[in-house]
Amino acid sequence: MRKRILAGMALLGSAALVVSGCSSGSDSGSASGDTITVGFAQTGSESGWRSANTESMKAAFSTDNGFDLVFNAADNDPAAQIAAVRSFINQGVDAIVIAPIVEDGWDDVLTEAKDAGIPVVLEDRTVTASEDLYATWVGLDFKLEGEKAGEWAAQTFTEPTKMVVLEGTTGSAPANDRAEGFDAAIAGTPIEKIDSQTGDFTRDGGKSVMEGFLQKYGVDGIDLVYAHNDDMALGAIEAIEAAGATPGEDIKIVSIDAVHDGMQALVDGKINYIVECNPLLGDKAADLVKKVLAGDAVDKRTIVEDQAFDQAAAEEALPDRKY
Ligand code: GYE
Repeated sequence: MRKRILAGMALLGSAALVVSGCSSGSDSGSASGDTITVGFAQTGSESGWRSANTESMKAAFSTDNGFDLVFNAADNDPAAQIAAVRSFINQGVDAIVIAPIVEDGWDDVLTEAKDAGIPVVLEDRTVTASEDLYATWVGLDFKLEGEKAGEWAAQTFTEPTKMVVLEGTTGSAPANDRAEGFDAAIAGTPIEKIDSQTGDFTRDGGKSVMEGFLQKYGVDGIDLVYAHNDDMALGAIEAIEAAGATPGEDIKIVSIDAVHDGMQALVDGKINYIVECNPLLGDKAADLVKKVLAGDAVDKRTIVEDQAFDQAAAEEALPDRKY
């Protein structure tokens, strides 16, 4: 694939944002046969899920697979992520892959990519922008994940139950959809959502929000934690233990992701149920990029299926988990 070389390439001072991911850098910046240059705008490194996703993407967009990957992680800052995408456009990459931090605010930069003739593939999270501004999306059904977590809660808690929620990053597709799916599944049950706050999908965020909840309601005032990801559940476990209570018993926990540390906590009885969210999207994303650049027809949406685990299922699955 011939690289687009833009005359008078203006990096708008954002070159420092972009670090080379997998390539040694030896062939970057020059047209190199059939190599496909891809700019990947990752959210950041907020969670175990994200580390596994980054690893999967870097492995798939490797030099051996014919790619020159330009990797950027935006540290969960939507403005920085948009600046990174703009920098990819200015560099004249062949294709752009984005894991959008938030759903809104993408119209302008996606239009700029379209005008520059650079196809965009979304992975992981979705956007609210019009579908014709990107080529395709590969990811997970976050609403269904929330529904599965909520169905478990609805079946498990048949007496009045006080629940707190640790939300993911405000404005992100998984935070919005996991809340919606869960709320629909527990509607009409005796589960009462007494509080809900963002922990930004991080372990520290989950811990400090849970500390606040415990101060406000006390250990006895909370029966259930719904965490939008395992990392926040792991932070909540620390807060519950520091408050002298037993996570998984005094306060039950349901979360989403099924990353290794979360699954271990489920095996240890500190988390009670986990709905999976598969981060291994690299091969599918790389395949879509190749197809889109070749002009092949692709589905607008590719949804990867998730499972769910109770303690026994986690014990069985853990030894073979890839993340
Ligand atoms: O669940 C969370 C991560 O977008 C699906 O982002 C992803 C979510 C994942 O930080 O752990």
